[in-house]
Amino acid sequence: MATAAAHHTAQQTGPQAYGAQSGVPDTACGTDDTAAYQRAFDAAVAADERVEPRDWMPDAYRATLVRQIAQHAHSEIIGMQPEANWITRAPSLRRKAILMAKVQDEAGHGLYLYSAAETLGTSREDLLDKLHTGRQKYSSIFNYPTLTWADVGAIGWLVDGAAITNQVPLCRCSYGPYARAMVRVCKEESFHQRQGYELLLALSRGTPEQHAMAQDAVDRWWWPSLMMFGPPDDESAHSAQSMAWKIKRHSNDELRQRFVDICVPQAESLGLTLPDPDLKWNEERGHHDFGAIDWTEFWEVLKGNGPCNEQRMTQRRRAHDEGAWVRESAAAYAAKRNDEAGAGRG
Ligand code: FAQ
Repeated sequence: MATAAAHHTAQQTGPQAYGAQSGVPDTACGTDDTAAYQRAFDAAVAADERVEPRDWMPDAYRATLVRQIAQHAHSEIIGMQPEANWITRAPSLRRKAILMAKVQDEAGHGLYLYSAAETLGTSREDLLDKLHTGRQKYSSIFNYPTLTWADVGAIGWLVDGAAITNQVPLCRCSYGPYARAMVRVCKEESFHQRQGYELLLALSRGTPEQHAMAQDAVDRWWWPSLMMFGPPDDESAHSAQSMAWKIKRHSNDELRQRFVDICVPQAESLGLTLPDPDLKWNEERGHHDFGAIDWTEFWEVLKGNGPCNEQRMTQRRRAHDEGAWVRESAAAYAAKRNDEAGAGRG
């Protein structure tokens, strides 16, 4: 936030005045300065400038970002599980190599996002602890099972497709580190979406059994994919404030509608149908109308009652425990490198 930082610097009495880690201006600055920081922050957001980690920001803005970025990071690493389930059973070496690369990409997305969250003064250990103890969420979509190979295609086409629709606007998020992480994530998600589409196309054009398998996967993943965008706008607790802060650029319903409009012609090209008898073009609105989403199912999944919630969390905690030796080794190696570098400087 170059210009905003300049606004801030003009009002700052010294480098400590912003309380960079806590987001709370130094109490010595007094109420007037807090109000001035708030005005500078509001002006920077209104001018579409980026907020950077060392800039002053309201506590609630920081907390909202930590909540959303953590949930996003957790989704990326939990999201590795449903597809990893098929790596050993991929039908060819080519498909196996592609799927392994894709699942690794998701781990990488988790790393970018945990790093972005850490710039807000939180730690990765704390975030993972909150995930493991159920105090932070991950996306509802990853609580559904991958029953057949076609599910890998449906996840790529629909789940990654929904993720891109949601995340492209996040490249313009007001918080710099999150926005920059999203640029790279979106490029990779775009590849993921295409591999899913291509996989489904091969199945759809294959034997009748393969075509039926592709259709069944789309039937099961369509509605949960629409739920990924979050509750309807009138039930979305955070949207209004997040949009005012330009963390979110569009409402949940706007992005859901955009996704439906993108998917309809793609489904036609795939030779597959979307499982919604109410789906039809509305000339007046210039969009597709679609049927009612089962929000009871969505809230139940969020409460932990989805088909795979327990399995996902058990597997996540186990992976974390089994990875303890890797974290310890990496920390010991980093400490050794630091000592060596220190000795070199001495
Ligand atoms: N699942 O007030 P809103 C991916 C919660 S990445 C679970 O509307 P907000 C890549 C929400 O947290 C997928 N919880 O909330 C991949 C809040 O609860 P809280 C993840 C949900 O934040 C592909 C409450 O409901 N993407 O798939 C969901 O303004 C393939 C009220 O909701 C992101 O995280 C949900 N679907 O809007 C990986 C994108 N929806 O926190 C592997 C970034 C809502 O008060 C394989 N996040 N909730 O307890 C966002 O854009 C937003 O956070 C929304 C929700 C749009 C998800």
